[in-house]
Amino acid sequence: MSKTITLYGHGPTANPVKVAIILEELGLPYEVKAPADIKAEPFISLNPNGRLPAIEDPNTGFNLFESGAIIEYLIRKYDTDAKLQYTTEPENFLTQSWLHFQMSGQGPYFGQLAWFKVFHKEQLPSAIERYGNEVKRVTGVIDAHLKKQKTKYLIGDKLTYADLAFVPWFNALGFILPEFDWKKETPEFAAWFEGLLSRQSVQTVLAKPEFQRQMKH
Ligand SMILES: N[C@@H](CCC(=O)N[C@@H](CS)C(=O)NCC(=O)O)C(=O)O
Repeated sequence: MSKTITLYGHGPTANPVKVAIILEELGLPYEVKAPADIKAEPFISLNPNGRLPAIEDPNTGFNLFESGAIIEYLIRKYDTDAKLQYTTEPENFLTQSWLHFQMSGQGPYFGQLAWFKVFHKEQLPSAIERYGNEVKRVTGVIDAHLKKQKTKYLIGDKLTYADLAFVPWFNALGFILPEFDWKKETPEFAAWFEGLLSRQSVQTVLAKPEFQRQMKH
């Protein structure tokens, strides 16, 4: 029985939710904590970049930050039955490719759309248009890939941590781009995403009070 891992996160922000889904899938005990101030000590000793998530793992004594790196760590350390990964090449490397695409191609663009559409103090139509188009494009990349491969998941017919990593930001589509009819425009994506959304791990994490909007930190 492993000791409880601390996951730092608060509210519905995507990156801690992503890590929670992997913890849940692997059946690891964890608790979600909201740091008092993510830009100050003691949190910046966990993540010098002052952002969420970060984890403390008492089983190894390791403290880690950056959601993609945390996921790779959890998989390498704890996915001993290869539930969420391939043990064959090149599928194992392709899983990393998709995770890196999520980290660099999905997260930042979806995050910028949310920023310019919802939080920025001025309305800048050209910025909203640029990031809105990127969100649609990234969704279209997955749609076209699944259509071409005729597979259930991103890498063949096995669920991996890469599929799951995309879930939290896609779950924000209705919030950041409500006018995008993704069920109609990207049906292969829609079938894949709805399958992921229906997983018990995803349902459990999305329902957690720590990840709801009213949570204060
Ligand atoms: N690349 C980082 C991004 C981290 C990130 O931007 N986290 C957001 C929440 S999803 C955050 O902490 N925002 C608060 C802030 O920027 O001050 C990761 O994936 O861990």
